[in-house]
This record gives sequence, C-alpha cells and structure tokens, in this order.
Amino acid sequence: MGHFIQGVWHPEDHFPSDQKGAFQRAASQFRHSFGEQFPFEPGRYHLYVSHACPWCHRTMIVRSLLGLEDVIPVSVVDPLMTEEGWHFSEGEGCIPDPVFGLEFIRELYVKADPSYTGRCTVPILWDIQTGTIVSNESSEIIRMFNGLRDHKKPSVDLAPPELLAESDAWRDRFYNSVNNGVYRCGFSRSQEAYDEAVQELFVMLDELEAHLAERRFLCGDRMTEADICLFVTLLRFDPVYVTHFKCNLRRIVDMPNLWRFTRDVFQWPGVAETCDLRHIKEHYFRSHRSVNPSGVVPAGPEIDFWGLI
Ligand SMILES: N[C@@H](CCC(=O)N[C@@H](CS)C(=O)NCC(=O)O)C(=O)O
Repeated sequence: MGHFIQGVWHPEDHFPSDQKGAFQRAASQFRHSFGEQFPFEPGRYHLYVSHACPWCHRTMIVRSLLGLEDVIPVSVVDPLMTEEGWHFSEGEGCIPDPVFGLEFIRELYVKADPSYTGRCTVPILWDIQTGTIVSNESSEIIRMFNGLRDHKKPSVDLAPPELLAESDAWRDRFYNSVNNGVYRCGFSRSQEAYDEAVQELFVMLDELEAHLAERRFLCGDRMTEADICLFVTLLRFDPVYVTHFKCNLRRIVDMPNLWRFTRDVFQWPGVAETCDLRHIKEHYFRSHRSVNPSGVVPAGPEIDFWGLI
C-alpha cells in the first residue's frame, strides 16, 4: 500500500495518521463529471474497481441498478493489495485491464498526471478518449451514473429531487463515523484514537437502528444513494470489521432494523450479483499485514444474507 510523490512510487506500507494516532483519509483528487469536457458516450469510459472495496461497491451497485453494464465496461483488480498497490490478475472474479493491459492500478495515475502525488485508490472512472481520470471519488461517480438513467432505466432514480437533500444529509452524516469510521477503528495507532472512533461508530449505528425502526429505507419507502452508501459498510461489518477492525461492541445481526435493512438491500434485484464476500474477506485479512500479520483468512462467520426479511 504505497503512494506517489511527484510521480515517484514509494512502496512503504503507510497508513496516514495524525499526532494522536488517528487515521487520516486523503481527499480524492480527480473530481470531474460528465459534461462539456467529458461528454457521455457509450463505451468511452472505463470503470476500474475492487470487489472488496466499499467505495467501489457503491459504483458497482448503481451501475447495476441503472443497467449501465454494457455502456460502462469494468475491470476488477485482484483482492490482494500489496506494497505495489492494487494489481490485475487472472484470479477468480477478476477482470484484467482491456484498455492498456496494465499490471498495476497506479500506472493509471501517472498516465493521468506524470507528477501525481498521493495514493492510488479505486474506484477510477477513466476516459479512454482523452486518456485521463475523470473521477476517483465514489460519491461523485454514483451521481454521474444516476444521471445516465435516461439511456437505460428512466424509472430508476436514486437521487430524486424531492429526496436529494435528505439523502445527501444522511450520506454526509454517517460518512466519518460509519463508512470511514470502521477504518478509523482498524487503523488507529493509539488507544485514544480507537476509543473515540469506536464510540462514534456505535453511537451512529444506534441512531440509524432507531431511525430504521420506522422506515424501510433512510428516506422512507424509496431507496436512494444514501442507502447504498450505508449498505456497503453494513455488508462488510460482521464478516470483516467486527474482528479485523475491532468494531466489536455489537454485530449487525444483533441490531434487528439494521440487519433487516442489510438483507433488504442485498436482496434488491441487481445488488446480490455485485457482492463478492470472497474478495472482501481475502482483501482485508490478507492485505493489511500490520493488522493481521499471518494473513490467515477466517472461515466464518456464517451469515445468511438471503434470510427472510
Ligand atoms: N474517497 C474515495 C476513497 C477510495 C478508497 O480509499 N479506496 C481504497 C480501497 S477501499 C483504496 O483504493 N486504497 C488504496 C490506497 O489507499 O492506497 C472514494 O470514495 O472513492
């Protein structure tokens, strides 16, 4: 898990943290949208993802729900992230890079910006025509995909105008405590930083649990982007975050409304196909050797996401 400084790769394992040992996530640097500079054309843009990564998973769910599979092709990296970063392979569930036949994701970053400084994250939405990264920020990629629904499924709208403010408010509200919060727990370098992160995480999960007692989805009866942003973390919670990231005050299966919500979204047509628990577990337990030095992937837990809702 290395990073670039002025286009030079530094392979050392480096989880950025502040003076108190709290994990610091850097902001995504490529922030364009479809429009004048990047007009949408079927097949022009290529999506690079990891099935393990929750941020990528948001983009894969929205791509699936909007039926964009044949207009936005995808490549899937190997679940193991090494000091060389994400790489392509012929492994089960992986899809190599058809654009350049690349070995590493990081090669895209220096193609887009030869003096790039920063981490080489997925998802990446790549413009084949101009040879650059349109966006590497999942929340913005899913909004762009939602805007393409007229091409395929005009009836699906995950950011309907009347619910947009509420959906965005939820997404922003649980981002740091839940989506990023599990990483803040797992990558804490001090007791103090961990205590703060785990406390914030479960306070927010309890709030969400109470909120979902009254509603099917976060904004009521309709599924919105915020539900997808929450789901990708909940899916990984019991299989990975409870043990690997020490998010273990409670499990999702112990919180009836969050557990019902997780199964509901999982069973929504088009979602289960995007969930690859083998890649998810392989990635976290094998890649973060500072957290799990043996790299051994646990067998369980047994969880039935297909259970009755
Ligand atoms: N804010 C970004 C975060 C993406 C991100 O952090 N992806 C992780 C995978 S879960 C990654 O690629 N990490 C590689 C690294 O940090 O070197 C988004 O939402 O798209």
